[in-house]
Formats: sequence, C-alpha cells, structure tokens
Amino acid sequence: MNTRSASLTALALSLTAASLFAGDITGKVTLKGTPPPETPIKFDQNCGAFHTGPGSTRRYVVAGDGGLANVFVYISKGAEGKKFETPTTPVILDQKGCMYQPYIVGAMVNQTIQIKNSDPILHNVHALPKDSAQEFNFAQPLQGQTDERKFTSPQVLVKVKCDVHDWMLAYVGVVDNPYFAVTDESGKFTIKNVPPGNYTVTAYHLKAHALKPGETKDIKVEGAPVTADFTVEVPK
Ligand SMILES: [Cu+2]
Repeated sequence: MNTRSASLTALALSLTAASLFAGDITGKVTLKGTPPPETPIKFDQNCGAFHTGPGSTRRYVVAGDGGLANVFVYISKGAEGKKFETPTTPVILDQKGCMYQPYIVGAMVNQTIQIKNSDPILHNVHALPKDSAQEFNFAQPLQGQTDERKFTSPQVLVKVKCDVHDWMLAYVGVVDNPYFAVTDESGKFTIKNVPPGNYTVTAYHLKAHALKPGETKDIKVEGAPVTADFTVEVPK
C-alpha cells in the first residue's frame, strides 16, 4: 500500500469510527414555577389585518405538563478547538403576520441565515450583537424578499428586532459548533450525530436565564443516544 492510499484508509477508518460512535443527545426541558402572564400585542392597522385578535408575547411558552418551548440547547464545552464543517443548509428566519418565525433559532458561526419577508408590507431587520461590527440593519419592503446574513462570532443569544413594529423580536443562538437545538412546543429537543466525547450541554432560556448563564449538564457520547433533561425555574 502506498502512502497516499494508506493515509486515505486511515482517514476513512477514523471517519467511520467517529460516525460509528456518534450519538444523538435528546431531552426535555421542564419549567418549574408559574411564569408571569404574557403581554398582549396590539398590532397596528396593517399587521392587525393578518390576525383576528391581539397577538401575544412568547416569553414562556409552556405545555400542559410543564414542557418549555424556545429553549436554546447547545454544546458549551468539549467541542472547543475542534474543526467542524459549517452546515450548508441555511437557517430560516421568516417574518409572517408581523411576527418573527421562529422566535428562537440557532446558527453556527458563519452559517447562512436566510431572512425572509412573507408579509406584503415593509419590515426592517435589525440585529444587535454585542460586537457592534456585526450589527446589521436593512429594510425588506417586498413580499417574498430574502436576504442572507451571518454572524462571525458566538453569542447566546443575539437580539433581532424590527424597527417598524416594536413587538417584533427574535433571538439567534450563535455557537462555534453545529451541535445545537431549540426545544419544541412539548419542551423536547434533539441534537443529532454528536461525535464521541465528553461534553457540557447548556440549556438557555431567554427570560428564565436573564441573570444566569443557563442550566448545564455533563454528558458522555459514545455511540448510543444520550438523554439530557433539564429543569428551569421561573426566577423569583
Ligand atoms: Cu416589522
């Protein structure tokens, strides 16, 4: 075997080993305590036309059994220093009925974020990362308009707002690895295909963790699916 085919074989073997022992991290985030009531959103005339009644903030979206939606869950430790391919699938952030959809979304550093206007009215997309050099602010006057942006450094979470409609808010969890998820309406999440290793997983909720860095859990991935459940408390 020549050097080239030997190194290719070694590469293939290591890739196979990594994918053989990769595993999904799944779990559920449960809210403890009673959240404050949501604030009704009074749409203006243009946006009101898309709705039959007032809107609502989405600070605590909780299922009947306490499952908490919109929690950003990500690998916060154990992946640093490793190189990961940036996902080629773009993250979608839509504006529909004068609300951002989704409210919380994740993106890897440098991953394309496709920002879309599904409404036949003008919105303005204004991202406010801590690093002001990455701030962006542009108008989307046309229905179906799509613009692409990205963030070049991690931040959990980056605020995005519409300067025309002050209730329109979205938040992007930007991390430097592709292992993140957002809990669904039942509070569940899956982070797929995590390579073997020891990691800290962080669950971060915008309101519950306004004054702390989130809940963490140490886990080990070695092939089989790993469960990481979290309990988040409503701050006193
Ligand atoms: Cu708007």
